[in-house]
Amino acid sequence: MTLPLKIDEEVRDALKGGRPVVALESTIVSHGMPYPQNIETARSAANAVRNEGAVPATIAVLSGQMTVGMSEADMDVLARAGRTVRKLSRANLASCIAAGETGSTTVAATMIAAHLAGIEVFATGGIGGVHRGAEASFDISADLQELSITPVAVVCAGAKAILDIPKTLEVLETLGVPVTTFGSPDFPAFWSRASSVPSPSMSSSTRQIAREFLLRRRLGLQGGQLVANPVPAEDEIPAAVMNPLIEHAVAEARERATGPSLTPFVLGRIFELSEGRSAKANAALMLSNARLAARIASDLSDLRRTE
Ligand code: PSU
Ligand code: MN
Repeated sequence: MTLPLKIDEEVRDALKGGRPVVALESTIVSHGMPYPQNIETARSAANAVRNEGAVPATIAVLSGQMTVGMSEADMDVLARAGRTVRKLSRANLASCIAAGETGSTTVAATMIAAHLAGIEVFATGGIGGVHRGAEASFDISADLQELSITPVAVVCAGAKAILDIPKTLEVLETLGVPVTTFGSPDFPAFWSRASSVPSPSMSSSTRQIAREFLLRRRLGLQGGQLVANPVPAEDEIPAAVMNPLIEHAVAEARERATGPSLTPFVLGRIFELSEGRSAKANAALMLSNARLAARIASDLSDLRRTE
């Protein structure tokens, strides 16, 4: 059986030549934002990667093919399909491929596909984590475990306050996942620059982050690393504005959603409750993450060249 992996030609050439490539996920497109903001954000994130001199590779499973480097037309299909497509993580990735079906990849599944393709840097919006009330529900995203297994550096804007941020950082520490915040001592809270939770470490150098990634590989340390990039100051929404909306959405979700549909439900309600105000911040932070990821990927490819 051959590997059900279809890598776009431009992405393949870049990887062969040791040039920088940045993976992008597709669950943020199908389940993370409403249409048409989702496709607009996906398109501008890919352009942001290009403007920094790297090649973007958006990842999804399309009719049973793990696709690394989607066309705009394919992205548009996923964007319009929204939450009707399967949401894929480590547990259900192979079953979707075996059934020949289509699904969008979460952070965990995107890391798996990126690693198979040979991509080491990945930009997303927010990662999954430990949900509020996890002490009763046991709901902890498979993204955290994936970060401890698969060697991909993931750039995100921290975690939304729909999650329990201190518990999320505790689990990452337990799993041995390095967490670095770019240019700030505070771990960011997605729409807000600071969560009032200190980041385990801080760096202001993409080269140093790239060096740490390489060093971990040389040391034989399994897994990836998390790079948290605070939303640009001019696009931030203060926690005081977001928190009441989050509380409301999380309370509603308690009656109406569990399991894999929990995160999409809460995200959808927050969009509605904030009347699109969060969409602008979301798009801005995604672009900023795409740029930072491209710079890390460029430094990594330089370091490999001079190694
Ligand atoms: N958090 C966000 N936006 C998102 C997601 C999380 O702020 O779009 C998506 C990502 O694809 C992430 C997934 O990997 O939700 C996590 O889902 P779960 O909590 O069911 O593991
Ligand atoms: Mn979950």
